[in-house]
Amino acid sequence: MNRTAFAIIAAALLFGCSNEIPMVNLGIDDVYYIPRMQKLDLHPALTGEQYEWYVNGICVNHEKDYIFIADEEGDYTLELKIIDPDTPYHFTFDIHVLHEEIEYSPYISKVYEYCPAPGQFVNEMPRYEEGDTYQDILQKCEESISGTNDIMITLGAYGGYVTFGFDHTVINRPGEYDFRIWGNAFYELTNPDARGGSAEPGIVMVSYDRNCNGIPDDDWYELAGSEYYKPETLHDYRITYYRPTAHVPEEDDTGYLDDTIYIPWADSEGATGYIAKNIFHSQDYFPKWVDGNELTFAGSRLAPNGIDLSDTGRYFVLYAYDHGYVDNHPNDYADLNSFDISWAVDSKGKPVTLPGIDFVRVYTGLNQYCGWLGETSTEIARAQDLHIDLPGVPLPDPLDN
Ligand SMILES: [Ca+2]
Ligand SMILES: [Ca+2]
Ligand SMILES: [Ca+2]
Repeated sequence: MNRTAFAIIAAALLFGCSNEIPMVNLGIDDVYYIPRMQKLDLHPALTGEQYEWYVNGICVNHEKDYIFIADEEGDYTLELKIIDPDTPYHFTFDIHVLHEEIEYSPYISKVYEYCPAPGQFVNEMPRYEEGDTYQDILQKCEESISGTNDIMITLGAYGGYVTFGFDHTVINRPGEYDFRIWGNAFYELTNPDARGGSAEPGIVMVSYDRNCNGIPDDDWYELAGSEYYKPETLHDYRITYYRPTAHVPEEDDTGYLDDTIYIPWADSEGATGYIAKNIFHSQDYFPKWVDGNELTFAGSRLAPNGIDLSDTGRYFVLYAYDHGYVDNHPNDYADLNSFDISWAVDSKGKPVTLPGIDFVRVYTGLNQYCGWLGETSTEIARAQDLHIDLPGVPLPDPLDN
């Protein structure tokens, strides 16, 4: 980061005038140079009753501390007014926002967490190899979904999640989608207009690195998709899966399931059930790098979307929800796989305003089992910040529309 800083000791100039005025150091420089889409964490050392921060004359913040971030390169004039009857203060400084020295990638650059729930693709996508630690699995996830590697990873049954980020902050542009995520959803060919087939909606959460430590330890906000406020969507749902113990497997009538009592679960609704083992996937379904005997996940839970058109458990169609979920519509539908940070809501469902986000978490949003299709599990292969130009592919100018 090319940040040239000139320390200012504003009141030092006054020091010669009066012994009554102490030397003051605001702790803010008078000029900064930062790249676009990177945060500048400003902590004034002085306190007062109230604070006002202005960017180019517009008041943007009333807190003591302020994180400046800019989507656009250019010169910004900032003012901090500390309102206080005894020690008022007014300071003006400049921030020059430059193009980054190394071009940003629009794609995932970092995977922070990978915690799948049990599932038929777990230990395969990505593949667990004997002796792999959690760090090894995390590395494999990063290699799978970063850049345009486009190697699918599974999140397993309800609640399983992945947390990833980019090499910059994804800016929340007002009225625009901000990022897009690729899964492996498809519509069945016989009746594509019904938008049913394999839709395994994953719920998206976002987080802004407010403490600027580069770690996803800040508040999380769910992006309210089309189902968020519907009565059939549960919030504060919780489920625990139990490591399978020695037992006699029970097959089902269809011949597709080897063991219908394979991995038990119990949820906060008082329901219990099993992740079954099917004949197509014979590996362990419980993540092999996990030491504990239980895995607990929590979040919102969408209503089941699968319908058994055969009535005999042999032909399930999973219908897509309208919008706002991962692995819900085929990847060709850009808008239906794109997300607006302005959809963010807090744990009470109240919209929150975020300037951008540094971390994205996707978790499987349904607790559903569909015969030989198995448990519904979100998969993801790629994500993209929609505000970074691709080489040779300029983004359309929104004013042209
Ligand atoms: Ca937006
Ligand atoms: Ca943080
Ligand atoms: Ca899928």
